[in-house]
Amino acid sequence: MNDVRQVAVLKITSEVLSAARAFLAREGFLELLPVILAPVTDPLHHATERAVVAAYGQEWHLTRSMIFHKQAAVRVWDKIFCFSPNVRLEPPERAGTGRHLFEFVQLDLEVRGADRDAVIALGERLLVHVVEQVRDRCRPALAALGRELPTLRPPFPRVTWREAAARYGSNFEERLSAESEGPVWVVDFPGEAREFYDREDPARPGILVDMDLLYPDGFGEALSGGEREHEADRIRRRILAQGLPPAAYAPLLALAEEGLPPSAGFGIGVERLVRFLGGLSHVGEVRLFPRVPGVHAVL
Ligand code: ASN
Repeated sequence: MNDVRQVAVLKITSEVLSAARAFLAREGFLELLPVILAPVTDPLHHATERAVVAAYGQEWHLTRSMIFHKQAAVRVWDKIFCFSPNVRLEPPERAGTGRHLFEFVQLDLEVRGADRDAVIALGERLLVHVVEQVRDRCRPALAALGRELPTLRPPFPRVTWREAAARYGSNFEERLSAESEGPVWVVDFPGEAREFYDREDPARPGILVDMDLLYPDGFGEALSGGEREHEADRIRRRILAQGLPPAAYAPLLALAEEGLPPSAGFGIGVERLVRFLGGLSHVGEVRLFPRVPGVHAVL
């Protein structure tokens, strides 16, 4: 990538950050500073190596997502967000997917008392706001990248995980995204396909009240989120159902015993968003110092 393209990508990235911040401030959100090291982090459903630092007589996990901190933070203020650096040691085979970095930033947000429909509507407003601001203020950058931005028209259609899997198999992300003309929500993941903290629908055992948003044109997953399990008994049951050791999640269970409020939220990958906006082939192009799984970094 030559300098003109790098400058264009930086310009779009900066615009995304300021557009999202201004939008969320108007919606009443407060911004958290990120947590990098913690006694407990997101287990993640897919296989990633542990990234752990030993210090002061204990283990500190590098943040895979701030999910548990978000759940705790909405006790203090009802709408919070963070530009959260995540380290996920993905297998090197993922270097070429175009969508994976082992260090990336997600815009992670949570809303106390919200249900899935509320955060879906919020996600649609946020995405439209960011796309329109980038279209308005980044014309030369978009032209330098040869990108014509599509116009997004919410509400975006929803398909259930089961429908998507019946049509394309359980690895449907790429094909569903490639065949969609606009963003599409995937809702109602089965319990075994997701992390234990997404809330199981009490009326439909085994089905979660959660969602992903896929970009169109093959750009793949944009965001991921849902309603949360917040009661200690239910969290413990879901941890056990996934074959995880409850002791590893003792800090979360202790918080839930004290009382976590119901909440819903999502995280939207910043590099993936900029990749989509710029029409780039790989998320690594978004970072001046990309961390591509298995690829040596100079700086
Ligand atoms: N940020 C996501 C969420 O809010 C979790 C994740 O990144 N795994 O659900």
